[in-house]
Amino acid sequence: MKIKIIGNLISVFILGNLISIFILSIFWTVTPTLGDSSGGQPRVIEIIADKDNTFKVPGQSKAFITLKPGEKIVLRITSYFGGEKARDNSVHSLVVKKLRDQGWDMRLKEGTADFPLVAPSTPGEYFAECTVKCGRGHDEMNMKIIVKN
Ligand SMILES: [Cu+2]
Repeated sequence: MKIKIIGNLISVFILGNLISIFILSIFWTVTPTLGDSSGGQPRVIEIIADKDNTFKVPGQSKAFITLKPGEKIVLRITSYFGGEKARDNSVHSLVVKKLRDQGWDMRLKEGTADFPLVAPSTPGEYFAECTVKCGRGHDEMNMKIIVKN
């Protein structure tokens, strides 16, 4: 009798575990994985168009960004007035002349703005420059966009 009760308890225990494993496995496959690089969320990359009329990338000593070909990104650009601004109130711009028709032509107003973009599909180094006469140092206001696998 005692053995039978213990046997029943064990089978209830095993059955309960099997059911919870089954339920967990459903959640596991249905729940989308958040924050992985291959998922749907584009990578956010911060750039500063600074008041000394240079581009800066936080955490780096040189201004460049590295992208995968065709990668979806968001450029989060914070811009500061560097002495002169354009008639449309742009204090800087970030332009890749070769990629202008793909949206790589951003007029930058003071403050922070997000620009959703797609990296070019062809690997290589792309030259990005400011085309707004922003003040002293404007002619050297540029940065590199590196596209590689
Ligand atoms: Cu400029």
